Amino acid sequence: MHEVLKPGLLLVALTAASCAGPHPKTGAGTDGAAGGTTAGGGGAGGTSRGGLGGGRGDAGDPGDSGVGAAGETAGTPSTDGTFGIGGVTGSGGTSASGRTSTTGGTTATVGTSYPEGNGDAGVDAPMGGTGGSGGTGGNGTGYVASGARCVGLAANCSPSKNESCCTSLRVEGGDFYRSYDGVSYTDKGYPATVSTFFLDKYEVTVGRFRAFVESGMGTQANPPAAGAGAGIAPGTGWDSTWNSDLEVDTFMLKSGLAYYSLYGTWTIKVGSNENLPINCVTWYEAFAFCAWDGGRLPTEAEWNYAAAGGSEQRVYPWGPTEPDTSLTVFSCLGDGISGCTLADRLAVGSKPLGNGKWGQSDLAGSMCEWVFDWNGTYSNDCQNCVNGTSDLNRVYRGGSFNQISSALKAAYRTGRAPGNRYMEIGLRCARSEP
Ligand SMILES: [Ca+2]
Repeated sequence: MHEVLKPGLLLVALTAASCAGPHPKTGAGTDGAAGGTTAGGGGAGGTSRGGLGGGRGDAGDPGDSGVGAAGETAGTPSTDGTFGIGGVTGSGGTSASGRTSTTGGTTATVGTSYPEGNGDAGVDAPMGGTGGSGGTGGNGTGYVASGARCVGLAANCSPSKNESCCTSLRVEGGDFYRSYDGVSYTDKGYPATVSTFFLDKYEVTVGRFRAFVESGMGTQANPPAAGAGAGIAPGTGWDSTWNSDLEVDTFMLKSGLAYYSLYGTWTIKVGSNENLPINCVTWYEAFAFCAWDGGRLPTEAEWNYAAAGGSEQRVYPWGPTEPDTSLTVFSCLGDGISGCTLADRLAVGSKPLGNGKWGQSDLAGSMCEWVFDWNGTYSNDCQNCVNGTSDLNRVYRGGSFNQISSALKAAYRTGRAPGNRYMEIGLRCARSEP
């Protein structure tokens, strides 16, 4: 039913130069020169004593601004319909997409000292100590992968309209507290660990969803295969008993999408809404779309982790600042004017200032987003968990174009019936790390 939410270069680690100290002279043994100055300086020259141990290794060079092109330019979509894997940028280096490397290397370790040599006999004193190991180069952060299903679709997302709408960005895993921000959500009772994964930069657009619909998929006639779209947690693949929750065929699917014509973004024919986020999709259709797209629905913990900036526990994806129209699409202010109109729904990625820690757009606002989990009580233990206990509702998160700021908080949690269509709810897909 039509419902409105209540406001509510691999950069090689530089090894310090080898470091032989000057050798002592034979016989009487004039004092030798001082130990080496490079990493692991050599022993002092022999008198009657052997050389002393080596010095301290040089600090490792900082990580260079490397060339990430090998990885980045390899980001071609796969041809077998699965997730196209962008090249992984090697550690160190600036990615082809211009991301900067992190700061340079760590300080070298101290060289090992060396025992005294046999100076009297004119035997060469032993070399100085071993130089310290070089610092580790900085880690490049660029990684962009594009879903195979955007082949043939214009790469016209982002405010500059020059990016694939299927861009997917890496979210570095870690620990955090679910539905916690330390401000208005202060219960630390639900810690979780999330492994590194990929989360699409954009909500799924009408154009992407149209390709899915036109393929004939996502219906009882062509449901996902059993087990498709599974995530890390067991039991997260498509359950064939859900087939009957899909529309009978493509005609009925199109009818369903068009039913809420007032605020539904779907259009019968290709039109001006192609880069708007799709809404009025059931949870089952959202699941089927992501499986077809070579991905999956994010788990609630993953979505929450990305929106909260992981352990930063951000109130909003961009930080603590209260929402405004420079940051997000919300409160029916998409057109800049009070009151809800069709013009309040904007193209995905319209507010890049509101992007999250890992670059995803519209995690807050635009459309709420279905996630995998049932909307039951959280489990206490969560290692890449999902809430798989059946409930009336599936969880959706993030708030929408017509909801107020409190619904946009990263910690805000609610759910709706998975078989219904809501004008506030769309989706974005996740992908497990290849
Ligand atoms: Ca959203």
